[in-house]
Amino acid sequence: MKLTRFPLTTVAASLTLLFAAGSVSASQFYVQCPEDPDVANPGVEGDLDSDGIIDNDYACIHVVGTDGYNMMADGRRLYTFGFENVTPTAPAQGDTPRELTGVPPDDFMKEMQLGGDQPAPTVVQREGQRWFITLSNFPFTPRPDLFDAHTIHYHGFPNANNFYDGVPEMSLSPNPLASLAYFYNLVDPGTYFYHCHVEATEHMQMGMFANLWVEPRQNQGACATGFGPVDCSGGFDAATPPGSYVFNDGDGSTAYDGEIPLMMITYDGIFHDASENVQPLDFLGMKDDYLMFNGRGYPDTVNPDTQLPNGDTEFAARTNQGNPRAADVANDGQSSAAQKLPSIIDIAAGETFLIRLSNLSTTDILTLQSPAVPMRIVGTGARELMDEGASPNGLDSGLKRHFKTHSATLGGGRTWDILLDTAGVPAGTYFLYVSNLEFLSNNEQDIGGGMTEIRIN
Ligand SMILES: [Cu+2]
Repeated sequence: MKLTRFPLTTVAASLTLLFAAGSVSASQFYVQCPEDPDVANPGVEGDLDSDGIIDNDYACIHVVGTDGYNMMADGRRLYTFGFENVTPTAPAQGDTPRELTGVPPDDFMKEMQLGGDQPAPTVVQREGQRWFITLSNFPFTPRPDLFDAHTIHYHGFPNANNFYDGVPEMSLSPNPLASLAYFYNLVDPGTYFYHCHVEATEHMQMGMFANLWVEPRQNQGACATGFGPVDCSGGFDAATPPGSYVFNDGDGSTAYDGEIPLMMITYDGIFHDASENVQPLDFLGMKDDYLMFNGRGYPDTVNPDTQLPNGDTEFAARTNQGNPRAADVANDGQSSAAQKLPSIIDIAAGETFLIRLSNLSTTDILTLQSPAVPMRIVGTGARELMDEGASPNGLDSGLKRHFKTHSATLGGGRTWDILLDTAGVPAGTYFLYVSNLEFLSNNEQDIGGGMTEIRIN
């Protein structure tokens, strides 16, 4: 974004124009979501994701890139950018333009404005699937002077070329009221995330990122006679029956019983306020004062509600958060509050729990600490930790380099796959927190910040 200051009258005039134009031209977005060819011609492509079902291998999601508001744990609200899930419940087929599910065209502006979620819609896919994500750009309501593009950058994805990489210097970026359908062939399981790459320092500071991971084929079980569950008539390998694994590990060493994504993000309140108030953005002076897990600071992290209540009527009225939006209700049963994801770790004694940890901070290297429950780190950057020379599918797993620790340090853009082994840990509640002590607060409130609870039952 290039900062442009307008007199207020100009801002008001452009707002009126924008809304007048938008209500007519933006009532439909084009969603690209091809049908699995096996629906029409069974067997033409076969079972790409090896789950035993041949016609479920094409997955689609439709998100809007827009703005919104987040509530900090100390009661301060911050203006944000974000993505909102507007996937039709009945996916569009072919190139037929579809309206958003349940959203009458006349309500389109109300549905979209200030709808950005924090984090953006979580995406879970299976290795082998074909994945389409359509990104539509809905302009910023309080900032009609801005005309920023947005993109989807699938961080860590081995793109064959730059076209769908989302780096604006090298690929397409949909402008306001435009849409772009991205396509990915999911070949590598692991923990990723996606974020907007336009003016990345600004748009990521403002909140445009989401959890994303790809489940391995081994979840369907690996055959006793070789890798792959396509024909396991000879039985499953005893070490890798159908279940939940982080990777195609070949030996069951990344099996887990429960999982959550844990995205560590930080906000600079002064920067967010300056963005809302049309003031110069101090990139050089960026100093984040809020740390959140999945968009919430402690104690909101352990609020089990999938929707964060805020009890601020002015906030609710201003952001339309008191009124459920049809698109939100259709997609996740929630109304339009932005911070939907708790990060409580609930686990039975003796079980293994997976944390898909990522750091999306634009300013800080962060350390996650688990003093009581040992961490076993099995992967980073969507790769299992093992010696060079091991086969990519894990069949010849070579020497594993999993390691045990009580803390994990990662800079922005990194991911760790962490297994919490609860064997021998007494039942109880334990803390999981960042040991960057300035982030164990919510700005001026000296409790909270980057902390959640591990509850062993
Ligand atoms: Cu953006």
